[in-house]
Amino acid sequence: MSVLLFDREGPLVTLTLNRPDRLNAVNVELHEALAKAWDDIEGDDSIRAVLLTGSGRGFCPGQDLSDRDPESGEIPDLGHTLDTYYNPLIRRMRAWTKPKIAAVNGVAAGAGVSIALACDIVLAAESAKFLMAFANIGLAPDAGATWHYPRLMGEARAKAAMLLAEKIPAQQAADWGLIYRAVSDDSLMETARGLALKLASGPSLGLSHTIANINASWSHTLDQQLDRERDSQRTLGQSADYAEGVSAFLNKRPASFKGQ
Ligand code: T3D
Repeated sequence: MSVLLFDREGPLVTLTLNRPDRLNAVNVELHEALAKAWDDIEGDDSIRAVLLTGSGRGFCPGQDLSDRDPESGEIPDLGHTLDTYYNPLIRRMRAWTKPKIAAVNGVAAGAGVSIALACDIVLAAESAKFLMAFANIGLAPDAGATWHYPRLMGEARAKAAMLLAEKIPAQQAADWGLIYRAVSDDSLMETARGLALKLASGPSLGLSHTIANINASWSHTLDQQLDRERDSQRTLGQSADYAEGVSAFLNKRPASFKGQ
């Protein structure tokens, strides 16, 4: 069985991290499978949304620590792992500006949290927990965690969550703004899939501009952002989906978007 399941349903791709015995911890094989999956996604314009989840009772506890051997006497270069695997993955996920939905089915820890947060909408099962585990093993948070956490939940909560390595329950993560919603365990996949299918058949160009503009806003002034929004509308106003959306509204019928 592959360590990463790639399922295609029309314009939607579902990626399932599939190392359930290790709660889907990321080893080199899974990193390489993720890189190949993103190659395929980036190369196929007909893919209009991605849903990411984990198999079994965990979502992802980050790096597979059984690949590390502190007793070997060798001094590891963990920066190399980040440069080779985690950072390119986070960068390309953020750069692919069509909707990415994470369905966090169980515990997410370490870089596993960062992989979820590289998605645009994060849903979690009520029983799931988010753990910045790095303080437990003498590391500092990586893979974008120190960028996402303070922006999403504020500096006070981010520092406490990271320094204390406390498990944050899904509902609290939603209350703090780390994720979009916590839903019952039983309804997680149905809710996430419904939302992903809706986005996959939505006006993909407009959705993509929305994601890209929000991402860009972190380093922009209001003036720069106003210009960027104007440029988006200029482009989108020429799209078939805009014509279809307005026509559907005026004719009181549902819109049928093609993503063009
Ligand atoms: O190294 C580099 O290249 C730098 C990059 C670092 C990025 C990182 O992500 S570092 C952070 C690594 N992650 C952690 O430190 C989290 C470690 N895991 C845990 O703290 C706990 O397992 C959890 C809180 C996530 C879940 O606890 P629990 O009690 O629900 O489950 P468990 O019994 O601990 O785990 C179940 C199995 O999964 C267990 O295996 P076993 O005993 O049944 O054979 C456990 O060893 C395995 N597992 C869980 N996390 C990892 C793992 N195996 C390898 N690596 C893991 N990260």
